[in-house]
Amino acid sequence: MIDLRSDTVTRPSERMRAAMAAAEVGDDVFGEDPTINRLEALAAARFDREAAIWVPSGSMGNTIAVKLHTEPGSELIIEERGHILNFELGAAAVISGVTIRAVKCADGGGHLAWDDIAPAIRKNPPYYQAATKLICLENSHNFAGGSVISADATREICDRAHSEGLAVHLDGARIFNAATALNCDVKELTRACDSVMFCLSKGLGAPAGSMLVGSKEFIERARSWRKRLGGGMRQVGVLAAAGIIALEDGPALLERDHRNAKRLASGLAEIPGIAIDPENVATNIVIFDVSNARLSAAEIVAKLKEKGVLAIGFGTQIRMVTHLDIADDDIDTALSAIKQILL
Ligand code: TLP
Repeated sequence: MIDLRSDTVTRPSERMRAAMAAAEVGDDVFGEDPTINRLEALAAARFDREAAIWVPSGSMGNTIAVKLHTEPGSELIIEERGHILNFELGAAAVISGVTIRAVKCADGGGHLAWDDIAPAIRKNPPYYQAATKLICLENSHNFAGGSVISADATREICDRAHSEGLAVHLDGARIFNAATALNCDVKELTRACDSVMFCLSKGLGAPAGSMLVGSKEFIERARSWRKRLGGGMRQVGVLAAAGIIALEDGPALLERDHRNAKRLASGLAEIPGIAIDPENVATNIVIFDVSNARLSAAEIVAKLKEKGVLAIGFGTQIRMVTHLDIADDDIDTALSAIKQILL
């Protein structure tokens, strides 16, 4: 199977498996797992932050951040296709008691400018309205086709938010993809944000785990919330050992995924009935529209599966994601499968 459903599907490499088997471990709830402690120190240094904490999933990292930046009955603002709004089962409402205000971005590319955000802010609302506490950004933006927002644009939003007394959390599940596309360091890309979540388990290739980075005080409070949510995981150095390899070696490997995504998008653009602009594919996510194709997205996905290619269809769109386990040749195979289906 050529599995283009997500970059979450990668299997740990032989090197990761060996490191996992040999990992030195202890009870992380007592702070005694040397491997997780090393990973947390490495992540904090990589982002030039005081502290970092390993969490079992990106969703838990985002949930904890939302909890810490808000209070029950307040609001957060996010672009309308954001993961926190659409794919985290209302965790912001369930765990934090927060309303989510979805905002459209004027340029359509998935990234909010301050002018999109400002009208939605309720700074000192009347007593019967919820006050805005938090802005959530996403870089790269998954369901906006893996699009990226620059360090300058991020900083501008953060500076303006801070001057309004609002916090900014970055869902950086794929921040290393964004940094690769923008050719900049993750430190610069994320410096102005109050907290950052990034995933080890996506393009970087670890079998599980994400990191939340921020101030020492923020991460200490995050540790309590992680435990409260059931994320105190004992001898978790077994997973951290893979995470360290993902963090150290993974970023340099992303460029190939981006090249493959671009080539996939260019091939797709030539197939009648498929709408995609390869120019807009900046990272490893390829989302194309099939409204004008002779089959629906669901039918195309089903036929692709018969031919050994997995993708995800939603509405009139299909998403394909390149990753470590997708070889260059797999792109040609996937393109010829979709041509056979649609031509
Ligand atoms: N994304 C998954 C699905 O949930 C859609 C995927 O296949 O892309 N933030 C962003 C931007 C994400 O894309 C994801 C996962 C998460 C957070 C949540 O991470 P996990 O799956 O570790 O909870």
